[in-house]
Amino acid sequence: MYRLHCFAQSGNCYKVALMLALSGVAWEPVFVDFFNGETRGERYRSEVNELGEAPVLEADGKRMSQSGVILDFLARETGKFAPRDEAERAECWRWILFDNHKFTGYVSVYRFLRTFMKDTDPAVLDFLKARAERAFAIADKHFASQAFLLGANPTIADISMAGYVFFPVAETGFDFGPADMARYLGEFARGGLINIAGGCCGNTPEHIAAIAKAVEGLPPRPFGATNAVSSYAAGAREERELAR
Ligand SMILES: N[C@@H](CCC(=O)N[C@@H](CS)C(=O)NCC(=O)O)C(=O)O
Repeated sequence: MYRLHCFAQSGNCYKVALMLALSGVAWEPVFVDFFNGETRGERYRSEVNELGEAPVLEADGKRMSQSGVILDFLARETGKFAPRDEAERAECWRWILFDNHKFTGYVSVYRFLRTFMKDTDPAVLDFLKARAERAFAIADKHFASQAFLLGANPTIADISMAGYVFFPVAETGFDFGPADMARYLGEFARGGLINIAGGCCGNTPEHIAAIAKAVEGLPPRPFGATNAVSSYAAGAREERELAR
C-alpha cells in the first residue's frame, strides 16, 4: 500500500495521485496541512521531507519526494506510463524538467499568487503570466503534430505536465478556447480514444461547434477496445461494470 502525503490544492500532488489512480494500485492519502504551515514546520522537515514540500510518497518503508522522481519510480514499479527504453526515459526527463522549471514552475506560482494570496504586486503577476504563456506556446507547438509528449502513447511526462492544467479556469486564469478544445478532442477521436465528445461548464456554443466540426465523421471508440489511454479514460468504468 502506497501512502501519499498530499493536499488537494497542489497540482504537484495531483500528478502523483493521478499516476497512482490510473495505474490501479492501492494507495491512501496522508493530509498535509500546507495552508496552516505544516510544510514549514520543524517536524515536517525532519520527519517527512527536508525540502519542505509535498508530494511525498511512502513505499516499502522509504519516503521519496519530487513528483518527477516519484513518477519515474512508479513507472518502473508498475510498468504503467513507462518509457520503453533509455532514449525514451531521457526524453521523459527532458519534459519533466521543462515542466518543473518552466511549465508547472510558472503556472503554479501564478495561480497561487493570483488565487490564494492577497495583494500580490500586479507586475509580479504580469511577469509570471507572460512566462507561463510562453511555456504554453512551446507545449502547443509540440502537440500540434502529436497527441502526447513522446508520440502516440501517454507517459509519465504527460502526467507531469497535466498537473496544473485541469484546475478550474477561475483559479488558473488560463482558459482553453474553442480551437484548443477542438484540436485536442479531434486528436483523441482520430486516435480512437473516445466514445462521446461534448462540453461542460465554461464551454460556449462556439466550443461545441468547433468540437463537432473536429470529430465530424469519425467513428466512436469500439466497445471493448483497449489501449493505453482508453483503459482509464471516461467510459472505462462503465465498461468494467457492464462486464461484471
Ligand atoms: N518540484 C517539486 C515541487 C513541489 C512543490 O513545490 N510543492 C509545493 C506544493 S504544490 C509545496 O509543498 N510547497 C511548500 C513550500 O514551498 O513551502 C515537485 O515536483 O514535487
